[in-house]
Amino acid sequence: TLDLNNIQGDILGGLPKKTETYFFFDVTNVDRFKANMAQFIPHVKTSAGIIKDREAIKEHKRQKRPGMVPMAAVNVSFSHLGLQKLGITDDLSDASFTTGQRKDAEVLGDPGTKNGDTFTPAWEAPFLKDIHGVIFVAGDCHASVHKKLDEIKHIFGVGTSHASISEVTHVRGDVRPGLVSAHEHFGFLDGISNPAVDQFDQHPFPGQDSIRPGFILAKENGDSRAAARPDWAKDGSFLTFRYLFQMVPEFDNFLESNPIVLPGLSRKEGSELLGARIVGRWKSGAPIEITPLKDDPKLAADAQRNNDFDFGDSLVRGDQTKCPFAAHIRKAYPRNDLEGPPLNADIDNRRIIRRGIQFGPEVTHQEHHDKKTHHGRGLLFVCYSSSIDDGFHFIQQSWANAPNFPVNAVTSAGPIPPLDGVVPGFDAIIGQKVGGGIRQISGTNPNDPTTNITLPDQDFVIPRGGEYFFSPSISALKTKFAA
Ligand code: N7H
Repeated sequence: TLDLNNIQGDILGGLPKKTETYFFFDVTNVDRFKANMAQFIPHVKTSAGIIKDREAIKEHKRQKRPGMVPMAAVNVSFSHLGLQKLGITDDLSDASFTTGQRKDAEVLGDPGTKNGDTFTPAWEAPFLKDIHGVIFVAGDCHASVHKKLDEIKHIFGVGTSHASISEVTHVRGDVRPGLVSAHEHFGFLDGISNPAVDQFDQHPFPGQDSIRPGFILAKENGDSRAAARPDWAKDGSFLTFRYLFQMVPEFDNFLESNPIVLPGLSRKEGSELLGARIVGRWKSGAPIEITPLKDDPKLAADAQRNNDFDFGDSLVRGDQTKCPFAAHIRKAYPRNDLEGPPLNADIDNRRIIRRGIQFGPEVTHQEHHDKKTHHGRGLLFVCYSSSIDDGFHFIQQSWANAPNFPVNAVTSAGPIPPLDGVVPGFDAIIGQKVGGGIRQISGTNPNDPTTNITLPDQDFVIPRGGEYFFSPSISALKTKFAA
C-alpha cells in the first residue's frame, strides 16, 4: 500500500484551494538551506493530510457553518538545477527534467527567437533565469496564504542577511468568481477528468480509468524507469509548471465569427457548438461524444455520467460526426482511439494528473468591446507524472502539436491506418505550430467533417514561462534536502 504520510499532498488528492501562490526561488546558501529545511518540512502537507482536510471541509458543510474552513497548505518541488546546486547528482532518468523547460521550449513549439543554435523562448524575464525550486501555498483566501507564506519566508530568512534562498518571482492563481468558479477563462468547466490512482482513489467514477501508482509516483508499481532511479526518488513525482496566457476576447471573437451553420441552430448556438467541438466538451462540462448537438447541464453536473464515454469505433471509421479527432480532450487523452481495437495500445504512461489554477482578472467591458486582450489572464498549468518525457512533453509535442495525430499514430502496438483525406489538425487550445505555417483543424462541422477551419495566426494560449520540477517524498526531503 502507498504510504500517504510520505507523499506530498498536491500529487494525490490535490491541495484544497481558492487561491494559490507559487514562490519560485534560488538557493543562495546550501548549508543554511539544509538547516532551514528541517524547520520547513513539518509544514509540508501530505496526501494523508489532504484526506483529513477534506473531512474537515465536509464536516464544516454538514454543520452548515458559514464561510470556508481557514486553510493553507504548502508543498515544495525542485528543478534539475536545484538538485545540482544542492549537490544531488543522481540521475532521475528523465531527459526533459534534466534539460529543463527553458531549453525544451523550442521542441515544445513555444514562440521565441533563434540566435545561431540558441533558442530563447518569448517568456517573461524571470522564467528565463535559473530557478532552483518552487514552494507553493494553496488556501481558502489571500490572508491565509499570505500568513503561511510569510512564515515560510521567515524560516528561510528571505530578504535578510542570513537568507538561504532568494525569490526569483512569484505568481498567484485564483479560482474565478461566483458561478464560474470551477471554469477556466475560456468558460469551460475544468477538473472533470483525471486518472484514478490505484491504492489512493478507492471509488473511481464511471469512465475514470484506474492506473497503477507508478505512472504518477516514481519507483512505484508501473514506473518503467524504476530500476534506473535512486532509492530516494520513490514516492516523488515530476511537476510540470506552465505559465499559460489565454487570449479570451480573441477566442470569443473567433467563435462568434465562425458559427457552425446547421439547420435549426441560431448564430449564437452555432458559435457555442464550435467552442464545444474545439474542446470536446460544452462549457457546462457535458462531453460532446454523449451529447453532440445540444448542451446538457444536468449530465454535466452528474459525476456518475460526465466522464463515462469513449469514442467508439469512430476513428476506425474516419467519422468525426460526434467529436472531432482534434478536440482538445481527444488529443490530450485519446481514450479508446488508441486503447481500443485494432491497436489495443497501453497509454497509461501518457496519463497526467492536472492541478492547475486560473490567474488574472475577468474580461473587462473594454476588452470585450475591442475583441482584444489588455490584461494578462490564463492558467497556471500544473501536472504530475512519473515521467515528463512520457507525459506532458510527449502529449504537447507528439499529440497536440502533430496535425496528423491520431491518424497514423505509431504506438507500441503498431500504426493507426491512414484515413482517406482526413488530417485532424492541431489541438486548437494548446497545439503550437512549431516554426510557422498555418494551423488548421478538420471536423468542426458535424455535417461536413472533412472541411478544414483555419485558426488565427495568433494562438489562443500563449506560454510565457515554466519549468520542470520534482516533488520529493517527505522521507527524501528529510534525508537528501535537509541537514
Ligand atoms: Fe487541457 N480548456 O479549457 O479548453 N482541458 N487545457 N491541457 N486537458 C481539459 O476533462 C485547457 C492543457 C489535458 O481526460 C478540459 O477535466 C486550457 C495542457 C488533459 O478526457 C478543458 C488549457 C495539457 C485533459 C481544458 C489547457 C492539457 C484536459 C476538460 C490552457 C497537457 C483531460 C475538463 C490554457 C499537455 C482529457 C476535464 C480527458 C482537459 C482546457 C492546457 C491536457 C476544458 C484552456 C498544457 C489530459
